This record gives sequence, structure tokens and C-alpha cells, in this order.
Amino acid sequence: MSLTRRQKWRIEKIQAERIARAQKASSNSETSLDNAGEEQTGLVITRYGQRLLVESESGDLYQCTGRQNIELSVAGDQVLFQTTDGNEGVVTALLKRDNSLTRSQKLIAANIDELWLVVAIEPHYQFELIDRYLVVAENASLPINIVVNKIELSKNIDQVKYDFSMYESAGYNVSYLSVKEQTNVAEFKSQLNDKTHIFLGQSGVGKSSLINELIPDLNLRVNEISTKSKLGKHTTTNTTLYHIPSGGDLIDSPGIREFQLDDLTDKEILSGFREFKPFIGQCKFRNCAHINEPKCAIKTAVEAGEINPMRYNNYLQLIGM
Ligand SMILES: Nc1nc2c(ncn2[C@@H]2O[C@H](COP(=O)(O)OP(=O)(O)OP(=O)(O)O)[C@@H](O)[C@H]2O)c(=O)[nH]1
Ligand SMILES: [Mg+2]
Ligand SMILES: [Zn+2]
Repeated sequence: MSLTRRQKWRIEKIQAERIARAQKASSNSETSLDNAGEEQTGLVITRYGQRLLVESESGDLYQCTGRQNIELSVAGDQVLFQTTDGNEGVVTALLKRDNSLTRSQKLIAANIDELWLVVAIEPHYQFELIDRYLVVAENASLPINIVVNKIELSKNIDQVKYDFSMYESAGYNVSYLSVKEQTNVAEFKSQLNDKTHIFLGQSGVGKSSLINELIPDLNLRVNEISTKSKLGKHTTTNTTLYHIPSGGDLIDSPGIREFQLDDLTDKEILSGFREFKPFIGQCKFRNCAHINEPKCAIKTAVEAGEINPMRYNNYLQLIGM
């Protein structure tokens, strides 16, 4: 559903009024002991269809519906809500987001500090899929890291490290883990404090297994990958936020088998290749598509070894060349 500008403006105005009212109410709340039912801020933990699980500032969970006319909220969103009955409530406004992650025009999560793209030895990583995920993440302007899981299944770890050196030279930090054998998991965990992290990646790579390892007693459902197709079985169904007891949050998201980026423009694909950035705008032709135009700064950088030729080929593949 797309809103007209006027509808959008109205929704924003109504929300701004609600937010102002709630702020006023909370500054008065010291005088009123019984503030049940008043608007309060909450954190969206997950959404199931039209229902939201919202956590209050004191850590209680409420099953909420959204009031009509407010934008859809997702895991990581800050909202205003009112309790109605027991553990139920109504979300009345969506607070301003710092950022959000969208795929195929669907909002996945909001207010993320770092994104971890999880890949694995099985299902075996594919560069095209990795680059598709990276394009989505780069377009959300989020810090991105890569995790290669199940390294104990690799018969040639040097080849794996060589494969990912092209992402390291593009500026991505790459961690090599085995959740099964606990390899490098403790070091990995030490990087996660006090921020909101999202785990993204194909089904079956071990996102939920890793989160289970990082948050003891969580017991998220994980599933065997199909022995026949070697693909994941789509175990996680809802994008959900979990608190790390020592600080910070982890957002688990469902993997998808085919990661379609058909709604991305060539321009978005180009800006998804972060190491191309210094050269964009330096080509002879302003509308250079960096394919076979003369005096193309990107191609010159590839020839000079400043851009990895494999990454450049991946770019050509994604724009359909
Ligand atoms: N061999 C091996 N298997 C692992 C490792 N980490 C996770 N697995 C297994 O991989 C399978 C899939 O793990 P999940 O955590 O469900 O994968 P997911 O990425 O959450 O998948 P979706 O929820 O479908 O997106 C499970 O059988 C895990 O036990 C590892 O380091 N090595
Ligand atoms: Mg999962
Ligand atoms: Zn060019």
C-alpha cells in the first residue's frame, strides 16, 4: 500500500501530537501514582502478522495491536503504547527511526547498529548471493561484517580464506567460526557489547545456532539442513530481537533461499560495492555504466589493482551484463 503525500503528512502530524502529549504526560507522571493505561515507550521485539510483541521500559512484554493509521513497526522499533487489559496493549505511535533495513520493499528491522552477514561452508557460500546481501546492506548505510560459519566442514580452509580476501580487501571484517566446535565463538562474542546487531543470511547457515551460543538458555529452534538439497529448511519465521544478558541485542532473521534483488536499480547496485566509491564520478562520461566505456575510472582502478577483478565481475553480473 502506498500512501499519498497528504496521507503521510497527516499520519506524521497525528504521531507528532501523540508523542508530544506522551512527553508531557511523562514529565507529570511523578505526581500521579496510578498511570496504568497511559502512553509509555516500548521496544518492538517481534511482529506476527498484525500483532506486535512490545517490551516496556521495565522489561514487561505486551501483545499489542497497532492503531489504525500508523506505519507498520518491526523488531527494533521504538513505539508509544498503552496497556489495555492484562498483558495486552495498543501501539499508538512509532518513534523516529535511526535507520531501517528493507528487502524487496519489505521492512525487516529498525534501529540497527551493526549487520552481520552469515554464510557457511554448507549450504556453500555463493558470491552472487553474498554480493546481493551486501548491496541491500550497503544501501541501508549500516556497518557490515561477514561471518563464515561451519569452518570445521571445510577441507580447504586456505581456499576459503582466499575467497574472502576479496571482501577483506573491500574493507569488510571477516570472522571464521564453527558454532559446532566453538571455534572463535568467544572472540566473536566479545565484539558484540552494547549495540543492536542483526544476523542476516541464507537459510541453514546457522544464524539461530550462533544466537543460541551467544545467549545461554535461549534455545531457539534450529533445524537440520536437508541432506538431499543441502539447503536450509527455513526454521526461523519471524525477525525477533533478543537481549544479551551482558549488554547489547541480537536480532535473528529468517533466511531465504533465493535472495531476489529485482527491485534494485543499477545505481543502487553500484553503491552496494563500497570500494568503488572513491572512483564514482571520475569517469570520462557522466553517465558511465562502467562496462566498456573509454576512460572509465572504475575499470582503470581494476587494471591498476585497486579494485579486485572478481568483485568487478560480480558487479557486472548483478547489473545483468
Ligand atoms: N557442522 C556444523 N553445523 C552447524 C554449525 N552451526 C550450526 N549448524 C547446524 O546448521 C543447521 C542450521 O542451523 P540454524 O541455526 O537453524 O540456521 P539458520 O541460519 O538460523 O536458518 P533459518 O532459520 O532457516 O534461516 C542446524 O542443524 C545446526 O545445528 C557449525 O558450526 N557446524
Ligand atoms: Mg534461524
Ligand atoms: Zn565508469
